[in-house]
Amino acid sequence: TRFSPRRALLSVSDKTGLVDLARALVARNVEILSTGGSARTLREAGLPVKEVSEHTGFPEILDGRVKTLVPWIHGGILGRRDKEEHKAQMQEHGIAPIDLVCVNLYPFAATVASGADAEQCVENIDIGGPAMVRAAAKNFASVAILTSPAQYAGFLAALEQGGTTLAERREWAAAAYTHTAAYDGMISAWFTQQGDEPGKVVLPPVLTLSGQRDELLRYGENPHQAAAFYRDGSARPGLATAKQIQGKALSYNNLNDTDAAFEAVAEFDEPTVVIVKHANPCGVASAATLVEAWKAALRCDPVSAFGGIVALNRTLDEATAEQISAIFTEVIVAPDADEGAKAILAKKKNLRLLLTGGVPDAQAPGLSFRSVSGGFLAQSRDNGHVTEDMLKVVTKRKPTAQEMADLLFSFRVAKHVKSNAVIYVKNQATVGIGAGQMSRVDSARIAARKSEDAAQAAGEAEALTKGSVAASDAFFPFADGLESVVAAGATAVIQPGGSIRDQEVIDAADAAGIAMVFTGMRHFRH
Ligand code: 93A
Repeated sequence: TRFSPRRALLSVSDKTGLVDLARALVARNVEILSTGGSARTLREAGLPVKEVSEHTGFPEILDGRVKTLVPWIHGGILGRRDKEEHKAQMQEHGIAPIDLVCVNLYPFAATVASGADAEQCVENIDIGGPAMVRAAAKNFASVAILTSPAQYAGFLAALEQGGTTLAERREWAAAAYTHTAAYDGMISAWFTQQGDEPGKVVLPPVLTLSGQRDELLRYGENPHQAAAFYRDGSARPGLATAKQIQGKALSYNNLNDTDAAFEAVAEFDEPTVVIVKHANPCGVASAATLVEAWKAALRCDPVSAFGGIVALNRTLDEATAEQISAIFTEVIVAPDADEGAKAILAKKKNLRLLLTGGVPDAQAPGLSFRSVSGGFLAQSRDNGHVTEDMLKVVTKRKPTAQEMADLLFSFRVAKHVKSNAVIYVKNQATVGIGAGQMSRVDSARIAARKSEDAAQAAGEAEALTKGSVAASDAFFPFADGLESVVAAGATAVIQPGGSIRDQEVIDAADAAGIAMVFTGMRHFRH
């Protein structure tokens, strides 16, 4: 059965689309009830509107904390239209039915993000709004509940068809409970975080997944898997703020790889390019200009870079766009792109260009998740950032200034390579990356072998690992891993240290005459 509303309650913080919605309702002779700010917006647009306080005969009190929390509103929403007793009681108490509720909530997350003090955050916890949303959703048999401006067009289209259907109202009810659950999840996380030492991450006792389904993706990692992107409302530059300028729709793997690439490029201050394949970097380089960084990143592993994801930490310029578009690339993500660059990429119809308006903050706090059978694992994100002052030189030889710069660079790359990770770096560019092996020695060997392949492809006499520095994401458990990077030609090594055999490894480094530093921080990534 299709329903058309006769009385609607509009009470929204986000006033997007409110006037157009109300105008369409007024044109259908729907009576509009509204709260203070929403009513003002509608009145200013010349629309007839009745204040809730006028409707209920009870004023908004306690600074607006109690506006709609009254029986004349909640009875009007919750009363069953198919039950004589309900109708009689509503009549007896002068409660008029409300059959459309359009509410979105006080902007709690935005208030927290703005750096507001705790009192202001608390004041932005909406109580009346969620109560109406949940009440209307419960009575979906006869009441429509809209919680997002994105739903208005669909609602008005339903009215054109003669009213909303039960299936539509059920769908909006589901979205409504998602909305309030996510809202409460954010508030709970905020309360948990209060009162603790700044910077310390406290894991909430209960975690509701606060993401809202944004896009259904064509499929997941493989075509037989369903997938969607859930946004958590984050304003942190990255996938959340990305605008797609051109190209095919993004797939699950594209999104995953793009995130990995952009988070990696965010580690660096100089103009930097990261090329990712299967969520692992296959080339990372910093240089004075982006185009030089691109060339050096591509030089690392041109075979793997084919069909890769490219992330940049500067506005994409024409020269760099020209070079990137010379090879098949799936996605380019950058904070911005100039007009020349956009014009060049426009010729590659399928290439996806994402512009994010900024670079992620690699040191920002946050949580990361992984699903396991029976639940999920949550941890604070790896925002560790190793700087020179944290390093301890453990060998007789100290790294030179050039080696030191490359060591720091290599360890920042290692953080973004799946474990076991071994990386060779020369002149702020990776020259060999070994990822995801079960043994560290294998990662070291693979990285060196890939470097030899790249040298051969470039027609060079020897691999760039000769005279490079090497990074290991976790300690070398035995001397063999270290001996392997020495054999490849590394002259300096960076690793966390902390193995019971550290001394054996240090002795091997001294025997080879190389420099080695310990970070004291590990960067496993699985
Ligand atoms: O302060 S509340 O928790 N108490 C209420 O009774 C109440 N009624 C509506 N918050 C309440 N609202 C919220 O006010 C709505 O959820 C909406 O976000 C906002 C709209 O206020 P205005 O129309 O004055 O801008």
